[in-house]
Amino acid sequence: MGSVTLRYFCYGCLFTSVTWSILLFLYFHLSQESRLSFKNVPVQGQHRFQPRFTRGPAILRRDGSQGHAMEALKPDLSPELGMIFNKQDQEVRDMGYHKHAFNVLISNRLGYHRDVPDTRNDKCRDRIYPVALPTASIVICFYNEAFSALLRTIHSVLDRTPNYLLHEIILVDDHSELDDLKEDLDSYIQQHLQKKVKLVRNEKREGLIRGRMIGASHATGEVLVFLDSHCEVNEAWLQPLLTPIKENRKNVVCPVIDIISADTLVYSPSPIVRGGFNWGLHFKWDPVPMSELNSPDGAIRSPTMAGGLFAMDRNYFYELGQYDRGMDIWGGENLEISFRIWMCGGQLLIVPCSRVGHIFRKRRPYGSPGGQDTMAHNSLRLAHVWMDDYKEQYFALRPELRNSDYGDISERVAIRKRLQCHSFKWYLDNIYPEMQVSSPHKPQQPVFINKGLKRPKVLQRGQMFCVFVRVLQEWAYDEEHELILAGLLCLDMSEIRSSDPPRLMKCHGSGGSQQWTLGKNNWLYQVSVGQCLAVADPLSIKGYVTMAICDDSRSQQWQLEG
Ligand code: LR7
Ligand code: MN
Repeated sequence: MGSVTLRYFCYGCLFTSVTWSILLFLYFHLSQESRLSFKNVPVQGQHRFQPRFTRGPAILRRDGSQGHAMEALKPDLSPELGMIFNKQDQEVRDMGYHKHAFNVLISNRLGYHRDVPDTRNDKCRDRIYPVALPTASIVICFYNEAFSALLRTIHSVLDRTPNYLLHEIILVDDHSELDDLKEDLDSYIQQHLQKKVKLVRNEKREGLIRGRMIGASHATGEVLVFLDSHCEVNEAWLQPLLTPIKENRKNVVCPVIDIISADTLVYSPSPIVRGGFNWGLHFKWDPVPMSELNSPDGAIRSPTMAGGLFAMDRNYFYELGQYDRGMDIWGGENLEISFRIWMCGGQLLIVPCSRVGHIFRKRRPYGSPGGQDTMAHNSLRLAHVWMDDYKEQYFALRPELRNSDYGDISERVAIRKRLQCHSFKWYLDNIYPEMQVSSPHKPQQPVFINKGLKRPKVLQRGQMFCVFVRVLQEWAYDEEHELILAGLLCLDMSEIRSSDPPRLMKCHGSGGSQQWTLGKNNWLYQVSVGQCLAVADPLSIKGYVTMAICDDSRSQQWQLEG
């Protein structure tokens, strides 16, 4: 990790702001954890789980009994949803976290249908889409998915897609190893889903990249729509994706990916951001430049896509070379297809009127069969095929990969030639001019100073007159714009409760809530909440940090020094 040192300076106080902030973060973090654990909830006699929702249409539960869909009318779900009433609940939750890295207890209790808050801008509701749109085949590839999450994905599509546009849903089971998932799914499909849902099973684990290609090969609709297996589509999600494709078959279109909390399953709106990447070839979210905000149809051109959720003309998918079948399991294919779309004559768009929620997990609950780092393998392939000399930027960060084997890429190179694609320099100049190209190995040892804390202070009591107190915590600011403490905890903003102060969380490496851009005005700008890191009370000795609307105050100015 090409990390630099981040030091926080405070003058005239014995405890630094950061020390306090850490205590505060831990306090908030821990108190949130305990709020989520529900361990101390008294169980009264026959206390049954009773959601606070109005009851929705009748549904069939997994065990065959009748139930009611719960309508989450407010974005806040009842805290009772997470309560643990007996050992079995505890087990469902603990095993769920272990196997799926999200709260399966709540997921199961939500059932297979629920309403989600309509997160679209008001204007979207009045928008009229052409009635004649291409039909869609939805491809959902899954490996060891939690049954209730998969079923909610499928039913959200069936419930919120006009029937005449929904050609089919193709499920690809990527050789899942959970037996009950297999049996339950077979019988559920047979009993309830036969008409529009097809299930394909891979004989061996292929990974999501070849898995999607297998799904696509069974599809017969005009447009392919890929979704992860733990999504919930929102109102009128499909029409805004299909419309730009009808206008131009070379438009590849993504929805805004709303956030479903892994801990609470609360569905909340994502800010409108677009896709970028860093030289470590990790995807990240970037703010949308002003120039992209005034297109008449609201579409935003995006340099890259997150990967899991997009719509593309089926024939164009093939024309453009599908995916690289030499890529394994997970990672990198999203940048590869993004570069390919732009460099070879297509466009990648995000349409804010289409919203799809995705469960954002804090870790990936599976590995690759042989334990390989498939992200590195896949990134190497894409770097060698698409990045020309700019692959050096990647190798500068990952020198150990310079001589690694990446298999045969001749087919992919041939595609690039056949399609007469632009150079990577063209892509950077025209599509992603924000990307900084640095000369490799530039030594950097900066230090952050907050200007608001610079003036020396005299403590009120005691004889401790202002002395410089330096030190304290070594924060790393890495190439992915994470602020890292002690090598493993990242400064993180809650995506659900953006009014909470930042906290310490395990680094997840996917930008968003953990991405702090040091930019204009010396702000440490937090991309997912659109606010700046500030010292809460620069005059207090408990100078902890907080988030604030970016302004000119000195308490928001951070300087790299050193
Ligand atoms: O071996 C596998 N076989 C599979 O079928 C591994 C995974 N899968 C399935 C899996 O069950 C899931 O439905 O593939 C899908 C994606 O896997 P996730 O959910 O573990 O991936 P992710 O959401 O962590 O990662 C993002 O980046 C990936 C890079 O390869 C894919 O492009 C994912 O689709 C993508 N997800 C999104 O874009 C959703 C938004 C996340 C962000 C930012
Ligand atoms: Mn996912």
